[in-house]
Amino acid sequence: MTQPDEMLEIYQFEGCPYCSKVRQKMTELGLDFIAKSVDPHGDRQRVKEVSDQTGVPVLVDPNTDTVMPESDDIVEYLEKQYE
Ligand SMILES: N[C@@H](CCC(=O)N[C@@H](CS)C(=O)NCC(=O)O)C(=O)O
Repeated sequence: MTQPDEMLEIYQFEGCPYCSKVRQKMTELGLDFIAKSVDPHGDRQRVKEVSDQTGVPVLVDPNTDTVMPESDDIVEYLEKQYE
């Protein structure tokens, strides 16, 4: 796997099954990524600023200027872009 120029970021937390699904897909594809840890009980200001909504996971792919919530959409995007 040739890594993309800029590292992907994922806003997530341990114990979030949707985040786990995305982390698993990134690992399966051999992608390096930065895990931005979100406090599950804290405010979601940073997530809101980045993605204009509060749910996680959120993928940030600076290589394509993509900011994407929704785990199924993220998995589909990763497969199309990096498989
Ligand atoms: N349909 C979403 C569900 C994501 C979801 O429910 N995430 C939870 C954490 S496990 C969350 O962030 N809930 C707070 C919120 O949606 O504001 C997905 O598949 O990504």
